[in-house]
Amino acid sequence: MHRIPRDHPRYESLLIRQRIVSGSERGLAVRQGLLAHGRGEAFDYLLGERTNPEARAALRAAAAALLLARRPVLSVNGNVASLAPVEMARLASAIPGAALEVNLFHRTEGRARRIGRELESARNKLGRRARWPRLFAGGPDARLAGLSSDRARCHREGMFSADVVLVPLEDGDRARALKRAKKLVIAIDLNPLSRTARAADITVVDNLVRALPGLLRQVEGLRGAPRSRLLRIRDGFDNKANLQKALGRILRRLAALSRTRRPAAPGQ
Ligand code: PTJ
Repeated sequence: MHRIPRDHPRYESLLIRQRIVSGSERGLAVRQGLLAHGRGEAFDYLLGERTNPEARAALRAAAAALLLARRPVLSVNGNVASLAPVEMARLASAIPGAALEVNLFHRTEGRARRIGRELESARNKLGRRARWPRLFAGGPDARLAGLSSDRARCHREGMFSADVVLVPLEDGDRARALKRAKKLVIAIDLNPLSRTARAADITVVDNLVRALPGLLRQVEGLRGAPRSRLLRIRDGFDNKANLQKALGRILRRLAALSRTRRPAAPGQ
């Protein structure tokens, strides 16, 4: 792997880029995933590469929804498996009753099973006392209605019967299909304009690599809170209004930047 000098001004961003490239070389992410990552990077740049207050509000609502769920499922695709397998496993292990499910747009059984193995080896990094969540990878046995892509293929005991589904880095159509199936959908997507961001009940406009540890902190902070409090947090969240605020933030930031010579992102 190419060595990135620690003093490079874009060290963090290049490191994350390296992870997705390595994931693609190991057959976890598809090449299209590299393009998706580039689009994400562009939005991250516009957002200032930090977790903004809108993302924090969404993370709190997402944590409450996941803790209230009867059957929460966290969906994993090639990009997620490349960027944050351990963080994803750690989050699933912190949410009572949560399962992980590999769900792919460009589905092959070989890749689904490889991603499953990546998540299994992530388990070994969690520590002995961690609860190991149920994992659904290869061999889907159900279909989500109204979706013609391979994303429809899922597990009856997993996503098919889930009541709350976390869909990081999604491609749009499935979020709608999940909604039609009466599931509460939580998206993590840097693009506040995407169809997924708009279709979800709770959209975290933040980079997956920051959002997952942030979500874990919220889950740990709210675990054991009274149900009434969790309901207030979840139901008091307005996704449309929050997305408008995220867009407003980008606009204000660009307006301010257009008046200065300051770099737009750290180490531009
Ligand atoms: O592994 P597969 O076959 O399931 O394919 C996965 C990809 C990502 C290729 C597939 O879902 C896809 O084509 O997605 P899209 O339509 O490109 O959408 C991905 C969304 O994620 C875009 O809105 C990006 O802005 C956003 N995104 C990219 N990287 C990140 C991100 N959001 C949060 N964090 C990121 N690191």
